Amino acid sequence: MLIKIPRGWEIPEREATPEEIFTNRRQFVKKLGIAGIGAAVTLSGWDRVAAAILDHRGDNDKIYPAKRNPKYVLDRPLTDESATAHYNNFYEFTTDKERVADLVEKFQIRPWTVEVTGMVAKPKTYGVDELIRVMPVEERLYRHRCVEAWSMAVPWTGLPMKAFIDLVQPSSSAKFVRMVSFNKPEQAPGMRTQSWYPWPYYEGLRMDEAMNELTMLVIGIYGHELPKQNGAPIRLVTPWKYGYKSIKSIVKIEFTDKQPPTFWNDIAPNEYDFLSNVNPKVPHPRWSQATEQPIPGGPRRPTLLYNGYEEYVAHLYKV
Ligand SMILES: Nc1nc2c(c(=O)[nH]1)N[C@H]1C(S)=C(S)[C@@H](COP(=O)(O)O)O[C@H]1N2
Ligand SMILES: [Mo]
Repeated sequence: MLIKIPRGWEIPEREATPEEIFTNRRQFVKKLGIAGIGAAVTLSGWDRVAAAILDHRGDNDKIYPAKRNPKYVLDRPLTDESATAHYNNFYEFTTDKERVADLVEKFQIRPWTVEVTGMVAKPKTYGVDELIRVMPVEERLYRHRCVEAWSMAVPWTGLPMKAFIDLVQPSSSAKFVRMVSFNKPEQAPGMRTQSWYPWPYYEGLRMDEAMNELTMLVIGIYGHELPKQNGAPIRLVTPWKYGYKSIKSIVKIEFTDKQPPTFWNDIAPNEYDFLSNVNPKVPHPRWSQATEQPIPGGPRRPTLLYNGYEEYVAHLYKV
């Protein structure tokens, strides 16, 4: 018997679970052989959260499909799921976009922890499911623009980074967030064969960018968990910036008062700057950014300033 653990205080109402998902979940839990944890119902706060992780991924099935936030609308059709799953930049596996999906098999995404550290009131290493469980989760449709000038339109499921920041309470002297990806060369062939890259992948945002309403920690796509090739179990999404800012498979989030170095800026500072905001008028040194190629096909489209998110972010960059 499985005792349903109350989801607790800040957790918003999720959409009713469709019957077939509920049934699958029961089978999944049964397969795991998880017994009831009746004591948990009398606990509160973090104890309850800790008890809930005993339930592990079985309960994550209830997140999907998350309620779509209707505020974020697209100006183009959603990209086919087969394209987002088979055209990926994830250099830890390979630079061949169409082969990433085939090379992630050995990549283990559970157990997974996210270390929250640095200038923060509540430094703590979270189990990723523990973190997901206490966060408000929603679906948003966002444009996605790689610096290489291809683009997609993606239904992400995730939590606003602002909610995460409110939870962990960085100190007022924190001015930047530094994020680091996993470091498991034995599971990621590109980390072994391309040893000249400064692994593990690292990125950063200004604090005001991290707190912007658009910034998300993403855990799902197309109404289900992220496939490994899209950065499971948790990745960043900043839709007004080039895709390389949206670091995949995060293991560490550090609050700091110094602008952190970033992977691509360290490799080629003349090509990839810290801000990396989408801008049709600022060409990459090796190609124009005026237009973009939708994946998997179709006519090129004009690139939009801030990838079309000017109303949300332009104020951040007013001098
Ligand atoms: N850890 C890590 N994160 C990463 C990358 C990477 O190689 N490693 N590539 C970046 C780039 S260049 C892009 S365009 C997006 C691609 O995300 P997608 O495959 O989900 O479309 O992930 C970004 N995050
Ligand atoms: Mo990219």
